[in-house]
Amino acid sequence: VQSNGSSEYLVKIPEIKFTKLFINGEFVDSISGKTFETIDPRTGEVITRIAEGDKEDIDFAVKAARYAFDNGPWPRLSGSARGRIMMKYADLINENVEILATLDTIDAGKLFSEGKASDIPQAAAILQYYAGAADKIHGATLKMSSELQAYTLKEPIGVVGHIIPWNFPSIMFFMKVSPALAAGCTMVVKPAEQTSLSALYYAHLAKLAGIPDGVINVITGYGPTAGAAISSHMDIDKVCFTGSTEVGRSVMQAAATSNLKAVSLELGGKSPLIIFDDADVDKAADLALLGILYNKGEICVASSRVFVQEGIYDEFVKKLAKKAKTWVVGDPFDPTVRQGPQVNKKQFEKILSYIEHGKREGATLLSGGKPCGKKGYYIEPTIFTDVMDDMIIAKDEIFGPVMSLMKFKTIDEVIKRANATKYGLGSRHCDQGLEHSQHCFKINPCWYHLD
Ligand code: TXE
Repeated sequence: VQSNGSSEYLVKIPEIKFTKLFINGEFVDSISGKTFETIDPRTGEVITRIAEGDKEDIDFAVKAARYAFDNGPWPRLSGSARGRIMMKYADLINENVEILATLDTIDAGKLFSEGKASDIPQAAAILQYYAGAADKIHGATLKMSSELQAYTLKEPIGVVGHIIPWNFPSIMFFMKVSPALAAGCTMVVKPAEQTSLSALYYAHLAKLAGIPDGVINVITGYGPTAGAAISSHMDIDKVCFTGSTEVGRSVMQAAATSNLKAVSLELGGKSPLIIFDDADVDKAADLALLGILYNKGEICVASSRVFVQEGIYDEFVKKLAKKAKTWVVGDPFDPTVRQGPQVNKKQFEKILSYIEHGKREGATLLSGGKPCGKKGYYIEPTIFTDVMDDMIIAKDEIFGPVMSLMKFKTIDEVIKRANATKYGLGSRHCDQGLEHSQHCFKINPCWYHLD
């Protein structure tokens, strides 16, 4: 029986089978023998202990990945053969949706219903997408002159290091691993220390699907040790990172000062949602709430800055306050709940301290602003009005259920204000007919490459 005190319902928590590092197709202890706790954010209690990999384990995993790249079948298979194995891998994910969604719920506090209906099937769909791309990696033929013809050939880059965040443990695992698999690379994956359970399960499924040993290695452990050992490794050809801007910067520095490995970064956001006078106010309020509260605000494209045109501002604020009251926070296994706990104590405390900043800086608290529940890391949906562009809550990525509402007059003014951020990532707007589009105001140095 899972309960946060407000409701009770039956959910069978599976036995946690995989807690060790996955190297060269085997689950092994870390060289040091160290382990660390993984915590259930619904309660703050320990779920289990996981092998703590560090530099030596990364070295060991890189050797396995290098051997598999230089001598193993994966890069030598035809693209269609790799694609077929990846399709089988995706089928296995779909056959294990319940257990994978459960692991992400107990580890990350994600809604179980969303994990089942969205995260896990999407992870499989990403893998299928890249399975389809595996035999469509073409070069170009170039006519240089009447005598000369040149061609380009795309080849796998080699051993790739993937550093994964905790907010979408399954989707982010496959956003990183799938294109590298399709291209014929081998890899070392470091999941976030908060959410290692599903990553280890994916390692097990990779073996069942027939991905050869050494192609996917999973090293669980902390960022400054295992993660940093990836970005500074001399025998990793590319590093892909999603996480904080601060750590992204250090990953890029380490890549530059080691072997100049290629780098892909996806970092923070403070994304604007712009609502114009001619928008359907009711629908716009729903969209604004979902934009910030989806996945408890732990999403890089959360609409954390909401700009509302002055003609509808007052009506919008009233509707928003009313709707926020109906938003249910609680145990993420409960199907009536819309928002689970924040991922861990550190994020929980960080968000609460931003809320205190907002109050001190003079923003008006329209709703929320406090923790909730008897235990665990739950925070009320929090909305600030009268937010000024230079307040900390309007500038920093809070990565929680905290919305900053701002009023604007003209489109030129709002575009300028929306762009006045140190981050890139997404933006949305609502206008007549609730046209809802996403486009980048700024170019973000990120995204996923097939090399
Ligand atoms: O991120 P970290 P944290 C943002 C969000 C959040 C903040 C802090 O604002 O509040 O970052 O979260 C690994 N070398 N995002 O502290 O530390 C780490 O083990 C190499 C936005 O959890 O960046 C984990 O696997 N790796 C983001 C991953 O980096 C290191 C998603 C992310 O952790 C490392 C997550 C190091 N020195 C947080 N230190 C998004 N864009 O969606 C840590 N790591």
